[in-house]
Amino acid sequence: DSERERTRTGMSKAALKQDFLDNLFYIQGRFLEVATPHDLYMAAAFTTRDRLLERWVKSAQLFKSSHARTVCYLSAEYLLGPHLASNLVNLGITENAREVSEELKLDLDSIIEEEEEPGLGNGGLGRLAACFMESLSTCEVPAIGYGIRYEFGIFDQAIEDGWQVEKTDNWLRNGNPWEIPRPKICFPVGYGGHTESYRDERGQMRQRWQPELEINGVAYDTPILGYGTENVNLLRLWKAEASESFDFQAFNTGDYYGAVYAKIEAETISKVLYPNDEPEIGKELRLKQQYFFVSCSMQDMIRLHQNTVGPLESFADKFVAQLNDTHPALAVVELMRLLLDAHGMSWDQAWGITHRTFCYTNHTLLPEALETWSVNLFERLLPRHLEIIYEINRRFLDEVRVHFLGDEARIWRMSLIAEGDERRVRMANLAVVGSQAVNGVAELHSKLVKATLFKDFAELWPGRFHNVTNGVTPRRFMVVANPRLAQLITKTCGHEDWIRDLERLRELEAHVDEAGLQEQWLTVKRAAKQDLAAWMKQATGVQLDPESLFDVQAKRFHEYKRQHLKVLHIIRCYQRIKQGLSQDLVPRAFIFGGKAAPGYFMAKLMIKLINAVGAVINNDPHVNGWIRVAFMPDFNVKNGQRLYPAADLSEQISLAGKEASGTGNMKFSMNGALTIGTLDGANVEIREAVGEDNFFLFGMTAEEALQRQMTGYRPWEHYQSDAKLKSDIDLINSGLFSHGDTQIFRPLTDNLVNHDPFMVLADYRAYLDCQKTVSETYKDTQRWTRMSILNVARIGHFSSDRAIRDYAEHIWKITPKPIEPAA
Ligand code: 26Q
Repeated sequence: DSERERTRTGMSKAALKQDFLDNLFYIQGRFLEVATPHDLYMAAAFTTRDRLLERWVKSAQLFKSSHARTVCYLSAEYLLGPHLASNLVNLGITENAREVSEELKLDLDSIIEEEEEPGLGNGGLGRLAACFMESLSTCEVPAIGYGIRYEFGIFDQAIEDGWQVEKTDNWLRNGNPWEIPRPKICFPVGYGGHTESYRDERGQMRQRWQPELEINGVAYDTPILGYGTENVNLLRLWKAEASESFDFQAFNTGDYYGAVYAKIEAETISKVLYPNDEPEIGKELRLKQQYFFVSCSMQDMIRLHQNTVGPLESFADKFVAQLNDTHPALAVVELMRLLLDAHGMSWDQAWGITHRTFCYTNHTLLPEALETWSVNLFERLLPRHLEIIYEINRRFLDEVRVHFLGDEARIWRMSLIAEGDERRVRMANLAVVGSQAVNGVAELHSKLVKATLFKDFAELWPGRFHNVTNGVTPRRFMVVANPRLAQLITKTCGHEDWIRDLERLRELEAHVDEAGLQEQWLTVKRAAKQDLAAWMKQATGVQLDPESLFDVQAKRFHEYKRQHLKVLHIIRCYQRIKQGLSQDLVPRAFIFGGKAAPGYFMAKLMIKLINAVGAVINNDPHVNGWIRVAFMPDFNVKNGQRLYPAADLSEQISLAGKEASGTGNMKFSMNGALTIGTLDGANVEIREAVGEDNFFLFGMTAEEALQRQMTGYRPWEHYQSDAKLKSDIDLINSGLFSHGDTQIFRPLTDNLVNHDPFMVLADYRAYLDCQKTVSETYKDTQRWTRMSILNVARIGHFSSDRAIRDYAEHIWKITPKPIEPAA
């Protein structure tokens, strides 16, 4: 039996091989000879999982017995990416797994390729949650991630005739070996109904909620490994199910159809991720989702506390709950409700605990992206919560009144309820009032949060506002995505410690002028570009030249991110080559990736425009030796991992003041791409870190942009006065890129010329000039390579480990809890 155990937990090649073959046989029911690629993947996944379960149990035991303070990360999204490769790295068994595969005549990379990623997020915010979970484990901070187990994650993007087409993401189709269902960890969640007053046993008047409908949330657990540590944290995602009592009720009344229908209704709640990264008004199901997962999570935390520490008075000492944007802000109200109504606390006691428990991260300043919910909808769906919100608001506004002595305008602005034709609950205000700490995600963003969005609140509670600059995990975005670069760094520095102490990349600086390193650096980059070119060829038919400059913009499609500015640059290059003015250009491959929200017309039109321009350029022999345009379909974590290592130039060109942080900017830079960017989000800090000589800066500052907006911005003046700009826009409308259709791109060009809310035309000239500098620099290979090495050497600050340590120290007040490795 101990033999058996070692097979399931041992890291030796022999143990791995035996367990792999066992899992292939006992779980997949296959011999090696007849196994499909999916069978092989499942066997590899279970072999890996066997090894992490032991660690997980140990962590859970220690955290439980020691009453360890725990971070609960509340996020509606987790964009995890494939598990297998990352877990192999974090277990330290990639090499052994590779050798075992070879002995079995299997290819580890194609086994890894088989995995369908859990795309339970839209973009930056969801991926940040995933990086944070990995870094929480790596930094040995006890943590639980709470979220929703969407049956359908972010849609798969196909490109048909140049347009984005959405395909459903049925990621659970072939089973998910990384999750463990916990059918007994199950909580009721109510909706609708009414509230009533009653007298409790002490004669006190209290409120209670009689929901009209109750469904269940069932826990599905995924262990999250850290790197170089035995600590394993838990990602607990909730699936919605019909409650049995509801079923029985329907059966008893003979309503079989009704019972089945109720089941479907209930399961709808966790069925699908909303594919927008902005709220839409009136989406009732979205509010149901948010309440669903925070209710389950708060009930779970209370249960955990009562099972370990005991009395709820100390709840806020045991737990700190981080709100990933306002999507889980209802947790504040739900915890109040549970403490008041289910646990009989007084308001002051409940509020003291609640307010100490929560912290809130803001991810946007864009007014259209701030969540509000109609009071009417609230009243219908969550009547008790609305009462509690009113009471929080009443007490809060009294505090405001005293502090600002009846400044009525301020009270209107700060109220949790926006008054108007339709009264609405302001989730951001609720999150600020309900939290002990509020943070932005980059220095500039946090400053703007205090100076604009939450100015009134910062004046009332100056100590509540913080900055924690985002970070990304170097395990996934360097070691997994770019093993050649990781090896070169390890060889150059003489150790692997940089992987968990990313500041140590600085040791590369001592070698930056060594011809040997520069040459190998180039070789690594070229190999990655060849890999990407091969992938692109088979995925899209577009041939890219690995010798050309790979100029990449990969991120969600949004007007504020200004993919259309990039398109104007491409058209300018095209026209220059056509005019025989190619001498100051370098051959470039323009590569895009990103999804548009299905209902965001303008963003989808930008995708079509890119593909239309690409089709003409790629087929024009006069120019296609100089420039190519490629659109990577279905940009997700897996495809991102192909893109970052191959990029020479990273496009971070949002209008200053609009991108809260950006995290793609960090991933590119870690892989040796140079950035062309505005002073927006974390670009500002990246530029400071890598040095201004190693960063291509252009465009207005946030302040200048604001100034120009206020003094009246007239984009058509740019259009009229800049002949090149005019000819680029006119070329789009000429029908050249649209088989003679002169109207199709009008919504885009008209908007640019007449409104241009993100000031594309104002930054056009500066952008083109800056791209000229990029081309000149690229021609000097040695100089470029030096800059690339320096970017990597100085990017250590942007590890999500650093971000987590910042949160731990300044926001959460929590210290690491290492698990002792077995002797
Ligand atoms: C809200 C209500 C209803 C439906 C959808 C939503 C919703 C969903 C997703 C709103 C926003 C999002 C995602 C936002 C997001 O990804 N923001 C990005 O967060 C990153 C991590 O902090 C930053 O780096 C980016 O700058 C920011 O845009």
